[in-house]
Amino acid sequence: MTTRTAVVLMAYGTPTSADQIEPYYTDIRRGRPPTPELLAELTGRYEAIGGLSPLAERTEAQRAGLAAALEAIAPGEYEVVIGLKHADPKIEATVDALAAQGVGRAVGIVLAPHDSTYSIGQYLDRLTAAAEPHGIAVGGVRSWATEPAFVSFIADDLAARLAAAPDATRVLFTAHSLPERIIAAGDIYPDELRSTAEAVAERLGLAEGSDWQIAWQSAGRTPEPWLGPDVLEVLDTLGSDDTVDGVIVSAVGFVADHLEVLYDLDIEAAQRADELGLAFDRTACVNDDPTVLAALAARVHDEAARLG
Ligand code: FEC
Repeated sequence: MTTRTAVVLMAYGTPTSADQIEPYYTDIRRGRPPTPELLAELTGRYEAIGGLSPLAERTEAQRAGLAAALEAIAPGEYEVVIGLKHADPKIEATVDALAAQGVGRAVGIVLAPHDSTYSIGQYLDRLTAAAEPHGIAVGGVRSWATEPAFVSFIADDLAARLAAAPDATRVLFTAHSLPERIIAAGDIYPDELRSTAEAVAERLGLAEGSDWQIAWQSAGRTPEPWLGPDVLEVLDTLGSDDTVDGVIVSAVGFVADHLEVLYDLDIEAAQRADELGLAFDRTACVNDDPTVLAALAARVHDEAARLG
């Protein structure tokens, strides 16, 4: 049996060819194929950002960056592999491959900073369920919403953008919306987004309400209520507020350039802001920033130590 610890880096996944869009969407919908209208609408969004999403390359770059950072901490100890939620290699297939190699311990980390039963919780539950039958010991990194390197990355980028923006600019901190029923179930997701927003705002001396606010984005196309206010609704409100001249969206719930950023913000929200006469910008995504990946590597190393 190998002595190496496997690190399962988990991310959402994306179609890697146009004919994969339908099975991908079916997987997101838990096995229910999308209607032709929904499929055409999603295909149209991918076409608008160039045909496919850069998420697969971004996730691989993040994997390589995390592996390099772990190698610097503990040479030869870790092997970093990708496990995806909605595309191949799925989390379960990755764990099966690790078991076949004789790996006995694995640490999971999710490329999403905010803990939620729907997000980090689902990824780690799937990792644990897949590993258990193989007798693989599993540890998991949970929230990294206020990891100082992450907060600094966002705060530094936001400060530079604010300096170039109109004086009366409102910052909107966003994350992917989730069904509102998670609140009744006691999910901490909204507090997680708030904790990132407050940490960044505090760094820059921004006041809630006048300088920044929370908004949600990219809600699912289902009839049930989703967490709000939606970023487009907030833009509408700010567009009719004479004291606001511009917005900067900081999509702190996402850590890579992908459809929900490149379409939902860079195309859809930017166009809405333009129609409303608001200046528009958004902060950069972490992608494979080495400082943030080094901080995540340290979290993985701590979790591996806890596994014993
Ligand atoms: O670039 C890409 O190709 C993939 C971008 C992508 C990311 C992403 C992240 C999150 N999602 C989360 C929750 C939900 C829930 C539903 C849902 C639906 C979609 C659809 C697409 C999609 N998501 Fe996603 N999400 C991305 C893409 N997501 C496409 C289907 C069409 C649509 O509704 O837009 C609703 C499922 C249902 O119908 O029941 C819930 C959460 C995240 C952030 C955390 C993470 O990255 O895991 C939460 C990236």
